[in-house]
Amino acid sequence: MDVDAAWLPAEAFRAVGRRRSLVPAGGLVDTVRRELVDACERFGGRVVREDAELVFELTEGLGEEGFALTRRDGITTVTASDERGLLYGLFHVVRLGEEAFAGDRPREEHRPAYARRMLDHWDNVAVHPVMGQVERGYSGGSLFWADGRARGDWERVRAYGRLLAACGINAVTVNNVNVHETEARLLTDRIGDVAAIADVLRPYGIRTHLSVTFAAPVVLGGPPTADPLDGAVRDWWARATDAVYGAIADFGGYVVKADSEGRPGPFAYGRSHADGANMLAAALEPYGGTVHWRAFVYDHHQDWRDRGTDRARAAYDHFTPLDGRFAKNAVLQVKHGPMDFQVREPVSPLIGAMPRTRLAVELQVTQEYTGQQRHACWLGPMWSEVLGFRPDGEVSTGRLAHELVAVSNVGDDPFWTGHPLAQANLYTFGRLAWNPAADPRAILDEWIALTHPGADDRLTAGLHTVLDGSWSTYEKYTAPLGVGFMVQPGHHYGPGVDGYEYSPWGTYHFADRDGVGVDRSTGTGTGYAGQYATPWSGLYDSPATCPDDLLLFFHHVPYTHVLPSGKTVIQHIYDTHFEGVAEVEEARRVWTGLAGLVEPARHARVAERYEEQLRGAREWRDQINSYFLRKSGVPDERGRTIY
Ligand code: GCV
Repeated sequence: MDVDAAWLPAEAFRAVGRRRSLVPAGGLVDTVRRELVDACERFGGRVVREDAELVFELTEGLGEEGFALTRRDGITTVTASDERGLLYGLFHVVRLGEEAFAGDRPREEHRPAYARRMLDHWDNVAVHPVMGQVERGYSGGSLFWADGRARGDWERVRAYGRLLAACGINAVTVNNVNVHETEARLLTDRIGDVAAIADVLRPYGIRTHLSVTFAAPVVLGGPPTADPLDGAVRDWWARATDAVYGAIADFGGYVVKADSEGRPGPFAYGRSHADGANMLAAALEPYGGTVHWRAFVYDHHQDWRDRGTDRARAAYDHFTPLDGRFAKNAVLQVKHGPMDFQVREPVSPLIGAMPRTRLAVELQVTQEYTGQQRHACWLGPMWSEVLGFRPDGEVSTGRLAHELVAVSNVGDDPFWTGHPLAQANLYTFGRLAWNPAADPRAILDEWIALTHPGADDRLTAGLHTVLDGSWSTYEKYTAPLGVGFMVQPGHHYGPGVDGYEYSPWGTYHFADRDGVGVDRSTGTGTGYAGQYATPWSGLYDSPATCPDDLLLFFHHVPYTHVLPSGKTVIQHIYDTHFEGVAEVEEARRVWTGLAGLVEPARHARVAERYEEQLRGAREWRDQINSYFLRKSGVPDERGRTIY
């Protein structure tokens, strides 16, 4: 297996591997023991029975997955109440390096904010004629599947599980939420393949979940209906689920995309989404499993002439009436924004509007609308803003929802993520899911230090410079003031200002000769702003108080509208597009200067991506600026070239 060590290079274990360590045996602790044995072989330490400098102990009181770290009298001790806690404690010590063994350390306790920290893989088991193998995947093929069955590259799956454990992820869904017929069979005929993957991930504290089609009974030779209130259908799911648990005793549960973008669902039977989710919850309940039911339900056959229908409203309108009707082991999985993982969206108003329902917030680590892993775009600051949002406007350190989920960005690429710098996104997601209050920039620095052990100040600063701010750079050249979807239809790469403007997908910007943006106000628009609680509803409702970066998401304003910066909207559009390209030029320059400090293959891959990013950014700038110059007739006040 020729695969990048990412944030777990052997060198990262030097401090641990030099010590005498004491660790109990059995179960998941064996994973800790194996890590220690490997590290000691490399760096001269030993796993001992007494007189240790690094001690791992099971004890009471730290809760699931939590751990404590102390250092006194020359002994560093990791305690936890379960084996997973010891595993997370080990990786914490690895992150600290020599610092974990210097002087005394007062006891510090660490507990995950979100009990489930899950990655959804949009992997098809075979190559799909339109979507390829990994839907919205930019890192090659699937690491789990090939030719309709488990790929069998267990070393790679094991390495993946290890990387995920080291950043705190504890659940993985192994197949695409768009469950085509071949994937549907994973539930029955091919459950052995899923079990084999689960066996490899389990030692890293990761539970395996499966996406299933709501129509499974019909597709897989059961009753001719999928009506969730039909007894035969419920029995079919109960039996299917018994068999799944027969194969995978700690199976996590099902993920379902229903009545969404053409997938089957309960609407066909006049049933509600609570009926649908609860049927699956009932089948999973005896085993402690969970159904993740996605809230991504909207009309994807909208008539663009219809100005009254607003896709942003859809999830709230569909689901809030069902609050309190979902089973305890049903989790409603809500995309973080109301549309679809755009560069900038407000936080979905559904989050906070269903107090009697378990919610998971879904983020997208794969960069579908944020550069497709050809452009560097580190999303830590975006996620940090999302996770820090409080629906009632209060400042709180609590959680935004019950669980956190993200769409994975890895594939069978030797660098895992296509763009080597996109590894930072995966790492950051895991770490924020553990502690959403963490400073994302500190997480970035942690990733830099682990991935490039021994990096000197120049390399560390260079890596930080090119990634910190890269989301803002991307936003500047692609999505001014909260406008989204100006992308090429279908594959979503590159500019297409009117690409979705006259389409059925409900994704419009309504640019005309006078202005641009979607009026979602309560007075004259779609009323979407009113789905928020105060203070957000009030703030978003008026262009005078709406935050700049969401202005065109909530309002249709004239090009001459003056922003708090003193600039007009049109001048802002021109300026940010020129700035965005200049920032990419600068990032490329910084990266070029790091040659010799990064391994040649990694440097070359990123350098090649910067060439493409710069080409792409110029194309975005020129298309968007020309489009708005032609629409508005307002010249750039600085007289730069616009075509
Ligand atoms: C898995 C968007 C993407 C689709 C994806 C869908 C979803 O529409 O473009 O590829 O399908 O979101 O989240 O279900």
